[in-house]
Amino acid sequence: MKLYDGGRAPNPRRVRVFLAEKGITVPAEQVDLGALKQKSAEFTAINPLQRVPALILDDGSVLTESIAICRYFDALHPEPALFGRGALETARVEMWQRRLELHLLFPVAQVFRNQHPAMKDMEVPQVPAWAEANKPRIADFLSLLDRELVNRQFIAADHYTVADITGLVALDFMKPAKLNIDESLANVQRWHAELSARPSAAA
Ligand SMILES: N[C@@H](CCC(=O)N[C@@H](CS)C(=O)NCC(=O)O)C(=O)O
Repeated sequence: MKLYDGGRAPNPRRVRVFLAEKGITVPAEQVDLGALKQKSAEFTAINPLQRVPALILDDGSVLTESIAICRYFDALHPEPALFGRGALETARVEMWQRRLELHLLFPVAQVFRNQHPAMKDMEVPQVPAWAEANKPRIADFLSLLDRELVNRQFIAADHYTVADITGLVALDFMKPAKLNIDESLANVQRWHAELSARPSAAA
């Protein structure tokens, strides 16, 4: 088994944080995104979408998509229950994971990819106006998140879940995207600080 990892890129980090929370160690190989190694013939044969992370199993099966990879490990190692327990909680975790992915991680990535000079060979063409268009959407979603987090330690359940992982990674990715978490968003700030203090956040 081998995990194709991507340094500081946010999606591979989601898998690393998940594995750290589970206490699972997987052999990994770094794909140098800066050198566009994800576009090499060798890696394209593994993932034709030329994106990391990717997981190759001993029988040659390949899994891509961060959450699919997390689900694979979750099925093999159900505890801690990072996808939730029971019908309602599992659905809530799914709901918040998707909301954080679609309304925070994705738009933050669009800002980074479309405005950062280092991304010009990866995001072709860069569309600075699309970066700008995403900024108010991020601000609106963070306000909603702040209201949701009143009296809540974690976003989806009364324990840490994969939705918190997507939230942590998205909030951390705001820094290289040159976005700030507004100081007035006290609940988001508190949540971010708590998630950042967990040992898995170093993954
Ligand atoms: N939906 C995929 C997204 C994967 C993705 O976009 N990975 C980025 C790194 S965070 C990547 O490989 N980018 C390379 C490129 O755009 O050329 C997932 O959840 O894993």
